[in-house]
Amino acid sequence: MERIYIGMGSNLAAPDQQLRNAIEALAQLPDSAFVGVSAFYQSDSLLPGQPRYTNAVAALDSALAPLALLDALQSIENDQGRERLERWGPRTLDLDILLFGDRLINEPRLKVPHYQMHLRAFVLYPLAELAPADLQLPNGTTLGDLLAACPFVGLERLPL
Ligand code: PH2
Ligand code: MG
Ligand code: MG
Repeated sequence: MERIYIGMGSNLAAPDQQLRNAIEALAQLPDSAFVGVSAFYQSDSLLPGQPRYTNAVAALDSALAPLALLDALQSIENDQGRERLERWGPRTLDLDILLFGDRLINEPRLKVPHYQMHLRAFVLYPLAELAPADLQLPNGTTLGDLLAACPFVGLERLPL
């Protein structure tokens, strides 16, 4: 089993409920054990003119191979009405593999770590609820290093 962190986001069709439904679906994944989920956080979209997002991070232990997990996450997105019209378009559900154990994955369909996680407060602060500050990325940077360079700006942590 490897520890996997998944970034979750929604900005359409009752975002908080979309995330709650996604958590239930993640808890049913085969060959996997659900470990936990962060609080929910709201923030403006990185692309102007879109509804605000709700984001969270979930942790899983899984024996699935990375591309098998990606397929499973995409089918959860599709089940929850995800339409792939434009890159970065508004979406009912986005499930991104942030970290997969200590692997560096560079496949056409899947790059891990997620290419922008180090820049995104709505990823790093929820991740820090689940992972220790000395968690290392494959390049040796720690989560603590990334947090120190990414101010807690524009994020609203929702009460549990
Ligand atoms: N995801 C995007 C683009 N912009 N903005 C926020 N606040 N949260 C997201 O998850 C997000 C975004 C594309 O994946
Ligand atoms: Mg995605
Ligand atoms: Mg995304």
